[in-house]
Amino acid sequence: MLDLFADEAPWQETLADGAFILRRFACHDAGQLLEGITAVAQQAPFRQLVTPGGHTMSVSMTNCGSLGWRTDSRGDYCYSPYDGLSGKPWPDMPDNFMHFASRAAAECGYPDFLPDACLINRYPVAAKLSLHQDKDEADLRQPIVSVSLGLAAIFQFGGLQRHSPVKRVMLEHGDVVVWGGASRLCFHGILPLKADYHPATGPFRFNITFRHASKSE
Ligand code: MD3
Ligand code: FE
Repeated sequence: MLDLFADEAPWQETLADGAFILRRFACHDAGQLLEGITAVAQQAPFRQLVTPGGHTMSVSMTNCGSLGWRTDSRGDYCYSPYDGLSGKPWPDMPDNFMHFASRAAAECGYPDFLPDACLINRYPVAAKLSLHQDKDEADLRQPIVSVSLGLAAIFQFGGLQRHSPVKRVMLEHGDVVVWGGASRLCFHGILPLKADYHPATGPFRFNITFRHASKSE
């Protein structure tokens, strides 16, 4: 008999080797995830980082979990247990964040994913994220789970070289992408957001990336 589910779940698409998109996977949890973001931002407000090249990013960021992505006193990026603004540890991950991320990773064949760093990006209209690689995590065998909430954006992802050709994928409210294996070091970015309004987030897009940033034992 024809087995429609022989390859993979129909809502799961393979983007590249090791990279999967789970369209709308977070829709059920979206309200709780957004409440979690609000709670984190009350303790560790969104801020615009200045790149090592001296440019202020259009995206605002904050973090939760035991490590957060920030700039150090020399202006270099690093993972740190402390929020550079307050000097305090980053807020704990809200309940459900960890479980949600593990569930998404397991769905894509990455069992036992236990993130220790959770970066939250906030995009106002026209904000963008230039092509880059995420390579500061200690164990690159661990995947990254990303959740998009609110306004849609066009995601670009390329290859292992900055000038490799890029594919463009629309990421909408509730879409989850899991990146691991051969795709873990692919260049990627977000094109400038177009003006719009989303009932859940107003004029913003939020993206949460769950990472395992410390060394694995
Ligand atoms: C592909 N965030 O925070 S999420 C980032 O939508 C970041 O805010 C984007 O890139 C955003 O670093 C894209 C999708 C994503 C995240 C991590 C990746 C794609 C990735 C790591 C490796 C390859
Ligand atoms: Fe990235």
